[in-house]
Amino acid sequence: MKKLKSLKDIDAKAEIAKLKNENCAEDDVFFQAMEEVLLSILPLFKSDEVFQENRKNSVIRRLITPDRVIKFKVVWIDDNHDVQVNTGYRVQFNNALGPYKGGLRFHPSVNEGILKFLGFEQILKNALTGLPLGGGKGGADFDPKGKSDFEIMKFCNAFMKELYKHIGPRIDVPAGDIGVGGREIGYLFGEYKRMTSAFEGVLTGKPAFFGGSLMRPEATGYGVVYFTRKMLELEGKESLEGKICTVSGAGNVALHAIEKLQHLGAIPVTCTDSKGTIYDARGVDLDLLKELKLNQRVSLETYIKSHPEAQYIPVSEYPEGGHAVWNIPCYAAFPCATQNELTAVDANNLIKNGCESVTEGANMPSTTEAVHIMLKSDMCLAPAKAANAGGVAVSGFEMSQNAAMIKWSFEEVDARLLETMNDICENVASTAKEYGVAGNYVDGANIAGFKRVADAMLAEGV
Ligand code: NDP
Ligand code: 2IT
Repeated sequence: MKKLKSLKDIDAKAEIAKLKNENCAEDDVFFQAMEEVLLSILPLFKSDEVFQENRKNSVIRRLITPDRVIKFKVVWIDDNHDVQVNTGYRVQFNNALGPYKGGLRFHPSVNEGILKFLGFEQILKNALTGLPLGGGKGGADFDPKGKSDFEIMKFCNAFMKELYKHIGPRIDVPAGDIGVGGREIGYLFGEYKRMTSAFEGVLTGKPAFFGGSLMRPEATGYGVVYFTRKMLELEGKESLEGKICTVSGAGNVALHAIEKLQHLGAIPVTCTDSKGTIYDARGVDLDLLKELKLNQRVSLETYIKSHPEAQYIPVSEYPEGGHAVWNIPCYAAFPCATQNELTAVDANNLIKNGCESVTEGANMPSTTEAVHIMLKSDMCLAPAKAANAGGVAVSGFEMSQNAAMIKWSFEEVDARLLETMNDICENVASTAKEYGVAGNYVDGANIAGFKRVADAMLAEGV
């Protein structure tokens, strides 16, 4: 029996080291995501047989290398008739389980490294849903902030003029992510249709009146809360009812996590955007938030005009190395904005203030150090690839509805989402137990997701 003690026992370690030297800082987040997974899956290789089979088939090396990275120029004309140039990407990472599937991110920080990290996480997340979905991610370094509707449409049209060559309902099905919601998906879908004449389920997150699934906008945030409720139950902790919760972000995921927390009788008291944090001790005013963020698209600072008793903390006043939102006492915390937004300082503050549970709504919101600190504590930690899988699960349901030319009711989608999140949570918890790391949902999710993809890769040959 061969016992593996560290990453160096896996052949891919050398490959990762080589990649690390050859690449630039852009890839840091990709390596962060990859190393966490490779360390987590060590217990899987406890038997020589499994280890040898994986090594012979280079499963890990094949898994960490995207099938292809498509990079393209996006040229469009702004409202001043000036020509603008951006870079677009689609990382088609792995299609062992189904068509490449994953969102598009429009944000000035987007680069190949960020999309490889997101695409890699997406492979395992999609595997956890139990649906036939592969993993991919895409986007552009385009900044939607301050752009007119017309400019957003021009950009989406130009982006799709290249992307349409690479996608299809059985090939690759993009959706939304940061900076891409129903409006953008609508414009992208329209352009795809004009280029191909095909009205088909090539994108998910479409508005519900032309092919979108009911509940797709709510799915990620609701799923995050369903997962947390199940995890707290399995771990014998108190329910969310009546509990103070902190949430970061003020976009699609955060707003719907806040909404579902309120449905369950919890009291979410915070939200954040890239400029600052709102702390409203009586509970955040969700209708106002939706108006400010979904309709007016303005900064959170505006919130205190209607609620002067709430507190606005600008980024310049955040604690050193940390974020104001994670220094507010809570029972459960929900990072729902972006990657690495919860640091070691934040993790220590949460623990010090008695936080019992952290659920990652955003993709990889916790730094590696923060994850280690939280795993060593008594709190529950729900990793993104399990906890935020509700979004892509309902995207999978949208693909099914499109393929069958049918439409499910809100209640039907919600019931399926709830069942999916409960199943993922139970699978992750039981996998962790089976591999000797009971209560460690990070390892449980990585092992369960990896196993499903690796089995498919082995069965499909080379
Ligand atoms: P949105 O664009 O709707 O909202 C993003 C929110 O996060 C905004 O409040 C934004 O503030 C804030 N934010 C973005 N970047 C930063 C940053 N660098 N620093 C501080 N705040 C930032 O995106 P989503 O809600 O869709 O996505 C949020 C997270 O959830 C991402 O990690 C995404 O990958 C993940 N996710 C999304 C899913 C979905 O279905 N949409 C599914 C699963 C995961 P501002 O407006 O000021 O930029
Ligand atoms: O990170 C994610 O899971 C998403 N942005 C949603 C992906 C999808 O295809 O619905």
